[in-house]
Amino acid sequence: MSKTRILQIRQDILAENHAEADAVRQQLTDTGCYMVNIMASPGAGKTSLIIRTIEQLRNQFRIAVIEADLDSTVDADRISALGIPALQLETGGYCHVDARMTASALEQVDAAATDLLFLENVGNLICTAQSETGAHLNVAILSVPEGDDKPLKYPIMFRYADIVLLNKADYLELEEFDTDAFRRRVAALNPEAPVCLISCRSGAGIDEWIRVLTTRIPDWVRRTGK
Ligand SMILES: Nc1nc2c(ncn2[C@@H]2O[C@H](COP(=O)(O)OP(=O)(O)OP(=O)(O)O)[C@@H](O)[C@H]2O)c(=O)[nH]1
Ligand SMILES: [Mg+2]
Repeated sequence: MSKTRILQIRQDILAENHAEADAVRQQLTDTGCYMVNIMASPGAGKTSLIIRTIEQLRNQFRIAVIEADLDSTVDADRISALGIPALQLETGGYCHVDARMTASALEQVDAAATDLLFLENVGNLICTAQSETGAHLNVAILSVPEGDDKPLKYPIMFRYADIVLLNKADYLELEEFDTDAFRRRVAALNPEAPVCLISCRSGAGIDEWIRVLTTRIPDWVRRTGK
């Protein structure tokens, strides 16, 4: 197959996914459910962030979580143990979630009874940023042990994210991680994206993340108790 033909097929797939993502987002908006897509490498702290966020916001918003993994229900079980609805989405070997997968997951989520829906994407810093899920907000986490050069190596992720979180700040004393260089590298790719330094372990910076997140949540999201 010629390179031109391969490129055409890839563009067709992306265009189809873009249209499906728009439809998913509209469906969620119509039911008053705001969806946040959390992306990061394996082990960077996606589930830990979602748990910290649930602790802070569960009295204000009705929260549900879609946990995407190649296999296993480990993360969904951690969320369910908190009494929060958690749906396991097995991607069947795919390294990212696309809008069609979100649409099929939504058949099992009570979106009308959910204000904030978190999607924990598959642990991956590459293709998750190349596939729209239908989320309203895209959040990228990098953890300190991964290194401050990652915006240089994985620019697509740092361009795609609406908010960038630098997790495992408690490791800063142990690792040679240049926070200013990291911020500069993110800003060069994505000047609009706030960068929050957090530790899901100690809780440092979580208040700032919650402030940044809640300022993004639009008025149409119903608040519990209203
Ligand atoms: N020291 C430190 N460890 C953390 C922090 N946040 C998460 N961890 C630990 O890092 C490990 C991975 O955290 P998870 O939240 O499971 O990461 P994840 O991105 O959901 O991982 P996968 O779903 O497997 O891709 C766990 O042992 C956490 O306890 C942090 O801020 N500091
Ligand atoms: Mg996880």
